[in-house]
Amino acid sequence: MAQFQEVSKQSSQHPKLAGLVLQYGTAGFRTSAKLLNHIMFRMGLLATLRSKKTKATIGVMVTASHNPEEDNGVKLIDPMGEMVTPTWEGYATQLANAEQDDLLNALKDIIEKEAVNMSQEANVFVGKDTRSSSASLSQAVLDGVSALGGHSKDYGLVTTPQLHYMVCSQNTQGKYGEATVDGYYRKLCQAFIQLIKNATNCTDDQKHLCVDGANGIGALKVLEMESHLKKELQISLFNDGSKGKLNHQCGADFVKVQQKPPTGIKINPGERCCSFDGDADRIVYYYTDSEGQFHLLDGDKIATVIVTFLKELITQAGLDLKVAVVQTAYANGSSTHYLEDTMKVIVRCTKTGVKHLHHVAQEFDVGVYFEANGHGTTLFSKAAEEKIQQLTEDPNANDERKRAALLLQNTINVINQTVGDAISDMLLIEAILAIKGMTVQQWDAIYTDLPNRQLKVKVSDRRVIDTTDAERRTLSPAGLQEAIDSLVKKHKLARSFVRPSGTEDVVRVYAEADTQESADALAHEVSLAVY
Ligand code: 16G
Ligand code: ZN
Repeated sequence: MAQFQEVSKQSSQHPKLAGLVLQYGTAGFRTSAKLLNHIMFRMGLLATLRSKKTKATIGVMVTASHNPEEDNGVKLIDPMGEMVTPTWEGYATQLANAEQDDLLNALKDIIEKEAVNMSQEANVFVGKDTRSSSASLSQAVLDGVSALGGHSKDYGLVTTPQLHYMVCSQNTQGKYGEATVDGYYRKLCQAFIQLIKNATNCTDDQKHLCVDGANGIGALKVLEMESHLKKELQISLFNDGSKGKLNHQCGADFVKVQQKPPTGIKINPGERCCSFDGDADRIVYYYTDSEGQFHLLDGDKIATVIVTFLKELITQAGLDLKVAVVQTAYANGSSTHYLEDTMKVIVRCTKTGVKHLHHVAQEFDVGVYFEANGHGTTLFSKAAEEKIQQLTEDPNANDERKRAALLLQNTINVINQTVGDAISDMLLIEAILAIKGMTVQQWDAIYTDLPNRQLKVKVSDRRVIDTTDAERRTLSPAGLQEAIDSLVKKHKLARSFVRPSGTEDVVRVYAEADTQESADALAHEVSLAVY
């Protein structure tokens, strides 16, 4: 077939290094940019097949998120803007690792297994982050799409969540939003401005926010969005990419892991700040107090303030909606207790990785999900959205209920429900704080985090560690869980777990306890037990 001849011809321009084996991990392929050209071409091919199979537009995002500038990566986006389904992650790995002369067979194998109709049209959206390698790598994706006769649209520089939004908007014929970058800003900012109207007595301080753009795409997009905010949010942007290196000593991952402010930012005591990661799908907040002490408000604190706000509105609206928070094992124990015991919301724990949280959140009317690292969003079921919509139009509803329903509706519109989105999360949090008249210190004081520590351990084969119970316990190697249990018993309010990383060749250790010394000691003791 002519199509396959074209693939053969073009693939020789994107050759694979013989013997190189890469895996589609938790968030796609991610490694040194130098090793990725053939992967990109092949992901262009695979996205085209996935598009033919689903008869919908598929997204391909070129980014390595918070990894160093020298790395790059790629992830596929399914029709509703969600992460690609696990079976196709498997195909991605097979296609990526086929040796050059076996590529057509690997491709035909997928076509056969999935009974892909090759005469079906295909449409692929492509986006990239600001890495210097991203331009040529995203061109390789486009080459892959065209080699199989697919149509593509190159969105150029966009955040990961923006591309998710585009794919969902396209496949819902604009019901979710307009599939343009401008449409994205308009949808989110209009909702934000409507929300902010409910903030009475909003001071200039309340409207001001320092943003660390991680020297990445998020910084560019914040600047692009600014005019849509109509001065209702005044952003001082740091690490905008003009001087510093991407993710270098800045960004959400750096701040969360190091538990200190990024370099390149000037913080005055008490000032509200946030950091995005390199592709702007994560956000964490922080401030320093008058003694210069650093306070981090991570994904758990973000989930807490969002669910508090939503529960209040749902109660005011008199709606009967099932609300839940989805976390991972990394959620601070204090947050889980607060949510269950004080807030009385359902709390569920899943394995690490956005797709797992997203999936569980879909089971509820309102599912707030956040990883402690700052990746998360809120999902509303179709039924919940309809109930809210009906209430805004109900002639018999009183003013209080209607006001709550309108606030809920604007909250839904400010949220990017396809995936965690730093820009959308930031607008939502800023609106909540303004409406509640809450300072960052008051937000921080909702509960006090238990001191915790994360460590990485290099082992010869991380796959020997097998976990269960949403990664909170190990099944193998034999004896490891018993060892962890007895170490945990030596500390107060303690908890610890280990899991193989899905993105690096290491085993991760997490420990929390009543004091920092105790958490540090426990993490160290557990890491010794892992060897
Ligand atoms: C990826 C995941 C993130 C997860 C992290 C864990 C997505 C989009 N991103 O960055 O959710 O927290 O991996 O990394 O799913 P680890 O397995 O190395 O600890
Ligand atoms: Zn990211």
